[in-house]
Amino acid sequence: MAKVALITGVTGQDGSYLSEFLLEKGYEVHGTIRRSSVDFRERIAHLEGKPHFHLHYADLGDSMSVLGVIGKVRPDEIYNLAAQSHVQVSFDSPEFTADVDAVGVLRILEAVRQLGMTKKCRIYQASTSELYGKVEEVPQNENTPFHPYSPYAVAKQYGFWIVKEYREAYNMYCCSGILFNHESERRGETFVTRKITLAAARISQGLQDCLYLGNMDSLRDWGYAKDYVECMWLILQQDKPEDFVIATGVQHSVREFTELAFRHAGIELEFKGEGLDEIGICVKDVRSKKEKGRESLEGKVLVRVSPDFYRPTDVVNLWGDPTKAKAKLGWNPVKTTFEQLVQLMVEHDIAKVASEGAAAKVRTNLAEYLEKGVVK
Ligand code: NAP
Ligand code: F7E
Repeated sequence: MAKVALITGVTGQDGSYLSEFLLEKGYEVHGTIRRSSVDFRERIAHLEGKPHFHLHYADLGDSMSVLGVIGKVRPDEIYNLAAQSHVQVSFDSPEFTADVDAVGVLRILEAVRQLGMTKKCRIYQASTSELYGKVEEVPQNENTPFHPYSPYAVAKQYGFWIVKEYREAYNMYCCSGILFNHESERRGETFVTRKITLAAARISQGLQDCLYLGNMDSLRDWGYAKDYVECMWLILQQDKPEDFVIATGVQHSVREFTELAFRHAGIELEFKGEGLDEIGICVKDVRSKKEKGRESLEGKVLVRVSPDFYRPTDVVNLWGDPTKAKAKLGWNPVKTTFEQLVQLMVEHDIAKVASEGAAAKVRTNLAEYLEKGVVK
């Protein structure tokens, strides 16, 4: 009999990769989607219609729908990936974030318990390096104290502790993967990496003038999402439930990511100034020699800082220690290196922007709209 998995947040970056991974392993995969006025299922469009892939409506803010879908699917494994996942947005919508990212986790655990499925069903909770927040030690491992530093992180901290509580109180197989930032060509366009790779692609093709960023000194441990979903599965295959840090063990700044992304798009940047006055100037423009129809970018300011992207409290020093995951899960944290990750994202976005043709201009207008801080 094929194992049955239920993935909440199946339309997201991780949900789409995890679906592919589990289908490959022979699972029957069920995913939850939400009703919205604009259907955005681009990331899973290629899976819809496959015989072992099924979608159900459920919202983590709605207990009845959570109970209903778990009772109907009766999964062997639940991967709770659904969340309001944008840290900056959590400052604008803190109550919604708490309801979905904190109480939503409780709704899943309690549904499994009330349905009498505690022995049958294993639960993975998508926890986060944001729990370390205003970090108390560098690098961070499973024993590093938490200091959440945003409404998102505080909500996720509740999720982490309620999973631990149900594990100890009811002997349930439920655990958290404390995942550090993981990115891909499917990353949401308002997270910093994707915002940068799309801007590098558009600027190199003459479709955007300038990229506006917030805190460029911020440090992150960035991995490849496709590699990370394997860990979610591995965490649920262990003899006993345990929490794991999943990270590459390598750290870079937002500025370094930007420099490398633009280099892959044929643009060498030099940064000058500090804080709000910092600018990234083009010192070499490789593509303009090959491409007609756009003037050279050399000497132009292509990156600027905007206070719109500063956060009331920002997490600035995340660096994970994946020793436990390497030893116990046998996982390779640097299967895809930082350099490879940036390259694959930029190459994807250069092709995407080029193929969008006329639509690219519309996308650029949207990008400018986003950059003005109207939407984060
Ligand atoms: P994502 O692309 O933003 O996807 C989030 C998913 O959650 C989407 O499918 C979204 O559905 C769904 N969702 C949002 N609110 C919901 C609700 N009320 N009810 C049901 N579904 C809802 O996020 P991701 O990057 O794939 O991350 C997956 C999970 O890992 C999230 O929990 C995130 O907080 C956590 N995490 C991510 C990272 C990272 O670096 N990516 C690191 C650590 C932890 P719609 O399409 O309908 O909006
Ligand atoms: O910001 C800085 C920003 O929004 C990274 C989520 O998946 O990973 C993600 O959260 C850093 C921050 O991701 C801009 O201030 C500078 O310091 O890409 P981000 P995040 O906040 O780390 C964690 C692990 C999760 O769990 C979350 O779900 O980059 N930054 N300038 C900027 N950030 C954005 N978004 N936009 C900027 O213009």
